[in-house]
Amino acid sequence: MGVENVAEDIRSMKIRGAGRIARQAAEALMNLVDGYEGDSLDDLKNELEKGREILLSSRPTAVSLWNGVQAVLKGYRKASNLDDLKDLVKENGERFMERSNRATEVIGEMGARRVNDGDRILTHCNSSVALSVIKTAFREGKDIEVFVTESRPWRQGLITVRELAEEGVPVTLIVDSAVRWIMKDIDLVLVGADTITSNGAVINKIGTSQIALVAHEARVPFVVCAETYKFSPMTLTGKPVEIEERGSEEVAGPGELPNTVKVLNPVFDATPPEYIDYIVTEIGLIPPSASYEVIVRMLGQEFLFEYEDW
Ligand code: RI2
Repeated sequence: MGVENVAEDIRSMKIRGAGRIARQAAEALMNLVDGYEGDSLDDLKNELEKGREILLSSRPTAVSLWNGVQAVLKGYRKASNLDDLKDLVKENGERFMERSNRATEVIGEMGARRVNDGDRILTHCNSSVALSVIKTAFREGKDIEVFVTESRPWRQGLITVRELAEEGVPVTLIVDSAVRWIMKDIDLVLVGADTITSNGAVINKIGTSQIALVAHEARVPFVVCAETYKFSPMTLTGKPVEIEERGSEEVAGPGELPNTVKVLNPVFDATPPEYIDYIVTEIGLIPPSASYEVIVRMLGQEFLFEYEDW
């Protein structure tokens, strides 16, 4: 798929999930160089720059998209001939895809070590990384049960329950407002992340912070499952994370409300680090306070300063 189509599908949430949008954006840039039939190095560089901007403007919150795009374009400005530029983008892209897929597996394995036989797990929305932990634990023979929030307004919880049911995992769907009611029966909360800031706050699907608060009150471990490219280099430089707000039609259909009623539809919220027990990444289980280290070590300052929009 081309850059424009991928960006449109990300915007309309046909392609969703922080990891998936990063991988599809990476693939779109690889396809762009693959399909380039011109013979001008500068022209292809311009096309890549345009493609980058189009992809990054599709959704504002998940830093995985920014990190994925940067990983694919790393060093492209220095390429001195067309073939080198094409090879660089393809190699970068393949490395990122491999890293992303492998990270999901590794997080599954490491996270599953902390899942105990008999655990009742609560998860929110639809995170492929949190699901990797759950499925790995189940495949290892652990007797687990999973409770899934509906996750209004998009109801991605329904994707999660279907995925788990297919796997044979005992699973129960609950409405978002039932979280505090169910928490007394929960042993572990597992969620994904769209962005993790340098101070260890986790930006994830709206409602995540309420779940964290309730888990904290009930002394239930609250665990985030996220690859290192969900950590935001920009937050090191003081840039706030933009929380996406989507249209009112996602919350209430046409004619359902008097036209004087306003609807607010924020898509994500921030869970402060003090409510997070640990973050499972592909480089280990870390406390939220180690987020600064992850950003500096894994993403690096040079990487950050290669672009103007950090
Ligand atoms: P993985 C999703 O965002 C959810 O907030 C989910 O928790 C997060 O991405 C991480 O998903 P959206 O695209 O990368 O549904 O773990 O708005 O799949």
